[in-house]
Amino acid sequence: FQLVTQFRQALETGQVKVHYQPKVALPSRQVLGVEALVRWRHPEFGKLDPDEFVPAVEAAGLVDALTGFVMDQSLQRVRKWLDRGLRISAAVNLSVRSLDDATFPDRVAAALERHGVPPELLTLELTESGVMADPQRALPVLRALHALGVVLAVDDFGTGYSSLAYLRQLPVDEVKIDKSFVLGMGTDLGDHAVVRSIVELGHSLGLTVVAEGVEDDLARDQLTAMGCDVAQGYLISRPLSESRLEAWLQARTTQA
Ligand code: G
Ligand code: G
Ligand code: NA
Repeated sequence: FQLVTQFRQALETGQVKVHYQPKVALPSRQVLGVEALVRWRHPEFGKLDPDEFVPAVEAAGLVDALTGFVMDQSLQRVRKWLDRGLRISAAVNLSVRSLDDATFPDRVAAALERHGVPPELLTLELTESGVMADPQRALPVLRALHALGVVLAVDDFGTGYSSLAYLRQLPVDEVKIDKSFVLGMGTDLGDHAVVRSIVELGHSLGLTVVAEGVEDDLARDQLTAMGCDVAQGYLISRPLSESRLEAWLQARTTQA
């Protein structure tokens, strides 16, 4: 598959870039972190979204190169912020394939060390469907990652068939409510109820609860009333290039 043979080269030539979407605390709106989202500007095909190439990269066994690249870029940013006195974490999306790789936690540890970043400023996001497909198989790597002190998040929560009670058996710190429920929350009582119950159960299990897809004030206010901890979405900011993120942070921290 041609796209894949081009991918390594794309990493080296700067066609692949990381964009960052801010995550803020509720209700304070303090910036807690950013989610790293990969982008590929392909010379012929133009801008490719991750959904268009990540599956092919995974299938070709090249996901390590992708994750390593995104983690390095993200940790470099976190280190720069630390040097300016800002504690902002980075969240990197993992492929479920990394959970089959017993050497993956060592590579995460090495990356943290190389960049001089404390583990609690790195979040690793796994999709609910990915982890729950075979939780027993994922468990050893999840435990090793957790032992490093990085934050483990279950992404797209609510779309799969797992229960939060089952999640309790995994070393997970954070749940991200899938944006479909958050987007529907203002008009659909069912979505509203799903979001509220994830917040309540998540808290009773000691998890940080993050809502993604926060697009308007109503959603933010409803989430705040429910006690949701963190918000991410277009209301706060779209995913931004490195330079636009720096400008966004600058504006935030100077306006106070
Ligand atoms: O902005 P958005 O189109 O970027 O992201 C679409 C999906 O692609 C997200 O749900 C996310 O899980 C996935 N994704 C984004 N960046 C990465 C990455 O670096 N690695 C992996 N495995 N998936 C990613
Ligand atoms: O990894 P994850 O599935 O969380 O990917 C985030 C995806 O959601 C990215 O494609 C990102 O561009 C998109 N996204 C981020 N914020 C919003 C939002 O407020 N509304 C919508 N519709 N999509 C969003
Ligand atoms: Na994610």
